[in-house]
Amino acid sequence: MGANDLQQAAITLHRPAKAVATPRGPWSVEAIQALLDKPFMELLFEAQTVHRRHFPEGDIELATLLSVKTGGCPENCGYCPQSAEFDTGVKAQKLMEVDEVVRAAQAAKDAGATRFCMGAAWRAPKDRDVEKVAVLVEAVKGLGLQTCATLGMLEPHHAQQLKAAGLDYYNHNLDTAPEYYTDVVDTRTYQDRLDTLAAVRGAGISVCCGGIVGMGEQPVHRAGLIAQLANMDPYPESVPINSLVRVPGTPLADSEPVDLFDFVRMIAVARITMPTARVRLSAGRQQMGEAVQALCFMAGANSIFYGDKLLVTGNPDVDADVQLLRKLGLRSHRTQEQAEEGGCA
Ligand code: SAM
Ligand code: DTB
Ligand code: SF4
Repeated sequence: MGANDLQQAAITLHRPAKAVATPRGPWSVEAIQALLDKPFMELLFEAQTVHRRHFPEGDIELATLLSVKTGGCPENCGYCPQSAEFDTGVKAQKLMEVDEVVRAAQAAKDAGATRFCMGAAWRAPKDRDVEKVAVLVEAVKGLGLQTCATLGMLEPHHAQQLKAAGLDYYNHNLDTAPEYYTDVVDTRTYQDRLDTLAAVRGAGISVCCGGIVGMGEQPVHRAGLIAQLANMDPYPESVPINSLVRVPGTPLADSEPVDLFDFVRMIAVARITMPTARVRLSAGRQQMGEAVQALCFMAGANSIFYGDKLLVTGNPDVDADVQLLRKLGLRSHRTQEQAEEGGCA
């Protein structure tokens, strides 16, 4: 770097920050790529500005996960410890009983969670599975928690049944860009995923849809994932951004770990392109440390999975999360209904 370059750098450093307008879609992959490539601090500033425009300062959603039906899944998603095709040591278990689920949900609520998400390792639930999950949804809803489920592919009539039982959100991730999807799973198609999302929307259930970073994808695939999400009309209400949990025995176990700044960039770009969505800093927090998580919140993440376990892998323990939130001055978001009820912290 010569003297002129240094001078130029100094001039750049002293340039006052420009006002940030909330950008709008539709989004091309190139436009998203350009956001991802911005200087890190500029990107964070832009994301935080958009964030503050749409959410109260310090508000964070705490969502607790429970695997209500574990393992033995016939799909071959390369990241997933629950596929029957991979030897990961996960023991298959049948659907949990209602009282067991209610106990877990009550404990989550007592610990300060506002949303409870039930996950099942199914390719697609059968009629009798949906009937049983509808009972779980009704019971959890009865505790005053927001309900979410992730059960695999859903037919429109199943989505309607779950809506009638009180399901608020359905989680179904696109995981990556369409061009990279076949490298990750070949027992279903990207279009299958989109069809389920349409069934969920059609039933009036809010959509929770995001993806995973760190599966060996190229930067263009990350941009492609965000483009898919942000161009949905409307875009998802919740957007989980997962960092791959590399589980031994899965085909993706040896993937190169994602650069942590690149992960923060994904959060920031999700925030900018989907300004009113709950952007969830999801799987992978155990490997991040407090400072990187703080950067994610700065970049506009305003939701986490809260509880000692994700589905079958670990998550930071509740005490550590409570401390982190306290240090950062973040408070559990409560819905209007929950605030009126005067329930959880
Ligand atoms: N079987 C259902 C399905 O595939 O939609 C629901 C459960 S599935 C485990 C939910 C999501 O968790 C996946 O779509 C994926 O995005 C995420 N996930 C699974 N394994 C993961 C891992 N090892 N690391 C990060 N995210 C993961
Ligand atoms: C989502 O996007 N991430 C969660 C939830 N939706 C269901 C699942 C993460 C799973 C991490 C690996 C495991 O514990 O199975
Ligand atoms: Fe099955 Fe879902 Fe895991 Fe894929 S991600 S193997 S569908 S549980």
